[in-house]
Amino acid sequence: MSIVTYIGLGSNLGDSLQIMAEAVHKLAALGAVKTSKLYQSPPMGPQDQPNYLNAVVQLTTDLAPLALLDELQRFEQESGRVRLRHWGERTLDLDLLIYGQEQIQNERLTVPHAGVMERDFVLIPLLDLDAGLQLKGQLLKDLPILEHPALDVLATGNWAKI
Ligand code: A4P
Ligand code: MG
Repeated sequence: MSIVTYIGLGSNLGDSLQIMAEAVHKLAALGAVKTSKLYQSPPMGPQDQPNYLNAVVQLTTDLAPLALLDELQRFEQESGRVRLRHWGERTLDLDLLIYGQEQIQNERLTVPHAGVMERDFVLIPLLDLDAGLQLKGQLLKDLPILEHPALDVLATGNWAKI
């Protein structure tokens, strides 16, 4: 059965636009995709790292959660991922933000992703895709953090050229 999922994309090393566009193409092999706008955001965590590109992909897929995570981690590795430190710079980060209505808590997976409600660079692209999204009974568009977002729109159109 197809489930509507949301995948967060982030990159601040290498040719980030190219890396993120490639990731969208790989995700498109797993099901139907829609992409948010493309954003640039100041780093959360260590400040001595480049700004990030961020976006969210809505993926409607038949894959079970752990099978989807396996694919995301394979795509991260294929991008030549280096991860130097916690919350530090990386060529590609793919987070499973939302998997249908499911709440998942195991060794490998916490869904909804722990950071969703606190990160404008996740919330704003999520709302591009569905302005009515709710988590834990909370409409995401009403969260106070969205009153002063720190990110810039880099592209509104079909930046991944799918
Ligand atoms: N894992 C558990 N739940 C999930 C999930 N829902 N989706 C586990 C994906 N993975 C999940 O991931 C570590 C483990 O998390 C995985 O093995 C998986 O089993 P990781 O990405 O290698 O861990 P990390 O590098 O320590 O990332 P961490 O601490 O989760 O950082 P985040 O939350 O990924 O944040 N600033 C801006 N502006 N934009 C960004 O995108 N990203 C980060 C990284 C820091 N600062 C940023 C941004
Ligand atoms: Mg991650």
